[in-house]
Amino acid sequence: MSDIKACLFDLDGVLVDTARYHYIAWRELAEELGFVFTEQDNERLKGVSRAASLNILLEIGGITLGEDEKARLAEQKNNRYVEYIAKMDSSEILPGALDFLQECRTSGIKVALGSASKNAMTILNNTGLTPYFDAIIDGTHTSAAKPDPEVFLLGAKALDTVPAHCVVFEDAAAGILAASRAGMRSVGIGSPETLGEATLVVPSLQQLTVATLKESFATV
Ligand code: B16
Ligand code: MG
Repeated sequence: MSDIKACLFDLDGVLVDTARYHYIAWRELAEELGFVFTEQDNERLKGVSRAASLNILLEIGGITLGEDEKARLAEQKNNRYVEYIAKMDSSEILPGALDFLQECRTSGIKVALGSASKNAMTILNNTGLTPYFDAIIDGTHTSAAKPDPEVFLLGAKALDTVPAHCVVFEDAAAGILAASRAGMRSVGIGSPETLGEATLVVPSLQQLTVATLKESFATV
């Protein structure tokens, strides 16, 4: 049992629902390439980096392309995605997220972002979430994608905290694995079917307070 001194939050799927904007932008690209990309297919892209997402999309469409063409398509998708997130505001913060972040601050728990997205700053600024963070680690700071633990280890370091005192909040299985490889406990946001490896799974942050988190983790 270790004290909780820091909480590290994934962004997409934990604090905001940007997955639908990623989906629309990837679906438009698939349409242009001549195949259908379903919402079920999109589940495979959650928490996955932009380049790896494009590889999965092309595999679904049965398309092989060179690196230059892939870079062009990834940029095209990102330009569309950026148009959508430019219009985001605080109404798109997921239920319970703001209360939980506020509670962390009042409880003296440090807060970091640990996201794969290179667009995290735009999203945090547009939704007004930036002031809640003591450290922000996103896709512009990392060289290895989740399930590599790099993003969370950098977060712990930026907060001057050791992994045993950190808790990661994640909606993707790759993120839960990254947390355990970093030596951190984790809260899966979503369903136990996909996030069963997490220390605790809740449907959303609405079901959690700092007190119940500490209680659940008292023996782990
Ligand atoms: P970008 P997270 C991830 O964010 C998304 O879940 C994933 O779908 C996306 O491909 C990835 O960021 C990269 O995003 O294209 O904006 O750099 O869940 O790690 O906060
Ligand atoms: Mg996520």
